[in-house]
Amino acid sequence: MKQIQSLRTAFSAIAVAASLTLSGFAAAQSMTLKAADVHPAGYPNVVAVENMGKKLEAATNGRIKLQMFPGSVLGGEKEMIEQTQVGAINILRTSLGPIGPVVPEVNVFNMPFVFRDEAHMRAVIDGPIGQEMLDKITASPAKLVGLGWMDGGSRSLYTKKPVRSPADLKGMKIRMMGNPLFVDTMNAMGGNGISMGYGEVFTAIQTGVVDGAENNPPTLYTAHHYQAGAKYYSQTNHLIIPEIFVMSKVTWDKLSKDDQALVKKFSREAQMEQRALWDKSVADYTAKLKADGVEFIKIDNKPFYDATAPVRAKYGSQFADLIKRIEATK
Ligand code: BDP
Repeated sequence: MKQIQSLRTAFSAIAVAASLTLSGFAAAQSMTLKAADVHPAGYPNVVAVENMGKKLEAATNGRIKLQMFPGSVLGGEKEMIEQTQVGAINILRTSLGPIGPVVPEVNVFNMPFVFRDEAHMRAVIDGPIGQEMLDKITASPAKLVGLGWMDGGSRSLYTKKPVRSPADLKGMKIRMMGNPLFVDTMNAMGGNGISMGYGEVFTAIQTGVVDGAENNPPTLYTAHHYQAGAKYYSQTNHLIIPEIFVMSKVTWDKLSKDDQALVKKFSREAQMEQRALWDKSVADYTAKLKADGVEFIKIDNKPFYDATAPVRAKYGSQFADLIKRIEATK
């Protein structure tokens, strides 16, 4: 009897030791993080995430690596969000637009003219509200961990015919990102909002399925949409949507606390690094677009601001306190 007991004790000691070793091993496990983006190699957002991967690799002596899949090779943004939720993609850089249907709280940043200008947007994402919003994503049932923000500049309209006022948009079909808020925004601005994946926009413009779309200059240039015929770029600046990079919760839970801390630290650095790259790319791509014959049209965007008041009322009522804090951010 005594012998059996001591055997049992010995076995359980071995089992404990084995599980300790296993968990110790798991905590320090090697992994290659699969990162994805719709934008091509060299785009500021892609470069900032790649550099974050290099820092992770150096800090863990090669235990954690990152492999970037740029240029939509893993699918459109909606599909990539789904893949990130299940852990097939580990890190995704995406517009906040299509995150809205998954985490409705983020829609406050997706509203037209919610930020005064880009500097205001940056002050908000860098400060406590930005952190709270990342935490809301992490705490939501979406299985995503909010890592950091990126600058997506201002989105303006590009169309086949010049647009200077809401009346000019009448009867025009304009592609918007997949989120009902954006379709409402375009309808309020005077056009017909059509929700469509980014990868379909070029052909849709070319074949007349839509009359135009809206985006920032780096995207307009790298996606070549102006070459499909939409070469009038009207400075409506109606959406200043921050971009985000998230980690799959499935992946996050596999990281040790130390590795999680490293990811957080390098995420904040990526947020700041992207910004410098972004400013340069907006200047470069604006010059290239002009050289390629895109006409930048300066307009008074107050009529568009006024026209979208019902959209802010509809989507913003549930965020009234937060909107006051955003407005109060200097
Ligand atoms: C770009 C964003 C990208 C979106 C794209 C779009 O960087 O994440 O997928 O707009 O319009 O500005 O879908």
